[in-house]
Amino acid sequence: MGDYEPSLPVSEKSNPLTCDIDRASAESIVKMLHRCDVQMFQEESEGTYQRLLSDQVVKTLAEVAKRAELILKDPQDSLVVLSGCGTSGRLAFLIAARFNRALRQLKQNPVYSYIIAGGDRALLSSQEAPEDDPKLGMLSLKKVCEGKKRVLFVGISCGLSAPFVAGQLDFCLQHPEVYTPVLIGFNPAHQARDEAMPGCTFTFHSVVQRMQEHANAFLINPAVGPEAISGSSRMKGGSATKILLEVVLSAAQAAAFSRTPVTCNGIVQHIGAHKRTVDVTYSECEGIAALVEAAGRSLQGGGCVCYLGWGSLAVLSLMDASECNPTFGADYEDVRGFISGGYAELNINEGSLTSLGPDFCIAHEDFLHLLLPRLTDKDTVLLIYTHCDDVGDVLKLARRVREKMVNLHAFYHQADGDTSAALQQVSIHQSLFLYIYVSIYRSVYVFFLLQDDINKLCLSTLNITWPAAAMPFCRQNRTLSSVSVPQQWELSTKLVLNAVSTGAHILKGKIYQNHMIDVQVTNSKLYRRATRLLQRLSGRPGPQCEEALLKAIYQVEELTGDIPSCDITTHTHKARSRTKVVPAALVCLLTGCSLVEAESHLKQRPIIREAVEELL
Ligand code: S6P
Repeated sequence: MGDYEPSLPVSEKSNPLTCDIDRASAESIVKMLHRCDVQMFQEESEGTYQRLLSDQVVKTLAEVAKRAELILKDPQDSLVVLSGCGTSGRLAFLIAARFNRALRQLKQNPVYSYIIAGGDRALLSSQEAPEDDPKLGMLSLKKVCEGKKRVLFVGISCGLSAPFVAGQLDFCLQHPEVYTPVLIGFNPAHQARDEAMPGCTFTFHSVVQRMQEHANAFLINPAVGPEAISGSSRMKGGSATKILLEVVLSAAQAAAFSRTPVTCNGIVQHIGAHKRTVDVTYSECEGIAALVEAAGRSLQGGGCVCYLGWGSLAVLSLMDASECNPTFGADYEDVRGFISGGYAELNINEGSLTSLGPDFCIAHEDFLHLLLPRLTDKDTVLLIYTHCDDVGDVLKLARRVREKMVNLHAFYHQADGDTSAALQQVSIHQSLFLYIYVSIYRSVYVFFLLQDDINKLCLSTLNITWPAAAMPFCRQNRTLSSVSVPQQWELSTKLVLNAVSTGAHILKGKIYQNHMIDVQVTNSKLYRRATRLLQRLSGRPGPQCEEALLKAIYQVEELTGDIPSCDITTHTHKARSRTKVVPAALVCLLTGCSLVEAESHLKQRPIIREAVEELL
């Protein structure tokens, strides 16, 4: 892979495993995604980049876990801050929330904070522009850490590229008496972005170099292979981020509160458990493919896909839905997520965001009032839950949906039913044992009855069954275990939802080979990616492609005086209000037609793959 597309960093390369994904059936799409995800756990071979399980990566993870352990043991005036842009920031939120919850259960004060570029609205919608602002990153870090004497800062940028995170890391390096910086990303250090940033003397690359020279800074940057859809770091990049953060923070918590010292072996085992989660999930290939097909049919027919989730799985569904706009140029109504309990359950820094408009109405009640009355059989609704959630509530909602439309599906996680195996693992007083046994038996029985009713209401049901050992105690396992059940459910849910939304957009014709052509050009990373894509597909030189892109952004046939001299920030700002700029630029480059003609061609052929193929 090192020599493949050598000018590109791993996170931007196209994956040879998926070069025909745009022509694949739903089932083949899921199989390709499986093969791509398995690449996350590939071992390092000679001459290649370090991987998740490479000695150096594991050693660094252990060292960072020990730093976190110190803070957990003595949290006074200390903080662990997780920060990133887009998906990376959303995962920072998810993990900080979960580990704070675990601390509260142990009667400890929370020590985790999250920062996402663009603030909390970016958790639920596409806010790509703040990613380009290093000063904003630095200021938001300063604000969160006011008055703190010791901060473990974890900046996440899958592509080692986000200026927002670079600004924060630079600030940490300037204040080593307070900050210990950690960087998580998935490119080798030399591939970090080396492009000037507004108002800065440093680049991401130079910050990485300074970190490498610093004894008190940590770089965790295994390669996980190119994304299935080129550059879509929400997929493997997001999954690997989740795995790494969980591995480090679980090890730190176990060391601080369960007298289980951090070891490299423990870390390797925990990563291995995540690999098994990936395998168990994709063993349900057929069930996942059925969901991809249903969602694909809905999008193709102009319908929408709604995720109705419970607990942290609902948070993953909100994330997946929010990513469809920047990734596929989708409308916010195309794929939407809703969470039981709404903002009270989400518990974000800024509280309820419903005042921002209907796209920020995320409770199941909002779904019932705002969306359900408009839904028809061409839309898809997916229920997402586990047997630990209120399954009675799931059934109630399923019935309400079925009164309106038939295209209802369920995706749930459960134990394999062997409750006695689980109980044998617990050594407690016999009467208590019996009491627990009876309650578990009863709740499992009730679950099966309700589940059966839900299944009857659904067109398809994807049920992922996990080893029973820990399952009936899932509430307790929400605290800390090196490989906790919620971690497995969450990763598994992320993979399935990524497959559903990606697969559905592929079936809709949004992808060409394994590239997203209709990419929103809303920040500098996406601007560069768009220009590269035009070069690749048109075979024209870079400057000509950039010119075509600018004409499409500004909707002009000729670039007048000041446009070419404006900076990228101005271009990406302008592009925010425009759609289909890259397809239009491509049509112009391929045919030599005017922009007006290109736009009318695209109107007649809304499936971008077909429009492009016709011209190629
Ligand atoms: C990618 C997603 C983006 C990225 C964001 C941060 O699929 O749509 O929002 O998460 O651009 O990228 P990075 O490389 O800094 O983590």
